[in-house]
Amino acid sequence: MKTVITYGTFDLFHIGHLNLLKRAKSLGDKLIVAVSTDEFNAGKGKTTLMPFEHRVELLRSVRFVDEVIAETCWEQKITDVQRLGVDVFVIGDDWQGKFDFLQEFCEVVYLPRTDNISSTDLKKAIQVFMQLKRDFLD
Ligand code: C2G
Repeated sequence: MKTVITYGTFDLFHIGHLNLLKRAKSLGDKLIVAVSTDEFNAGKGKTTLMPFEHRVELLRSVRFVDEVIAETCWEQKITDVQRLGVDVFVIGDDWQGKFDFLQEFCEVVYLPRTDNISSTDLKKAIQVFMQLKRDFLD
């Protein structure tokens, strides 16, 4: 049984997230996803439109995902890898090199991001729409 883990915020769940999870699962038999809590995101300087509970529920519904845990701090990765018997750590290549320290404990794989989509762009589009609605429709 080969266990894979990945970490992320997964706000406004989109095809880039799904592509990553699909490829991560193909690297093993079990995929664990550690989802950033709202508090941890605040620490990352990220505001999310979806609360933690919703992001967890969405990920639990993805057929490639076998387990969902909380990501509450940067420092939990080594403990998680050891505690959960993780064989492969996977994340998008926007983090290239940032988690090489985990190579002492498991395989580290950086996967190419999906182009032309991001939670940040989706958030901006929603905010523009809401502003237009306020200006012209309300
Ligand atoms: N991703 C992707 N393609 C995109 C957007 C995101 O492959 N177009 C990947 C990211 O590379 C990441 C995962 O989807 O592996 C989740 O992305 P985010 O929710 O933006 O995660 P992030 O804020 O980078 O948090 O400790 C690690 C952090 O929690 C990672």
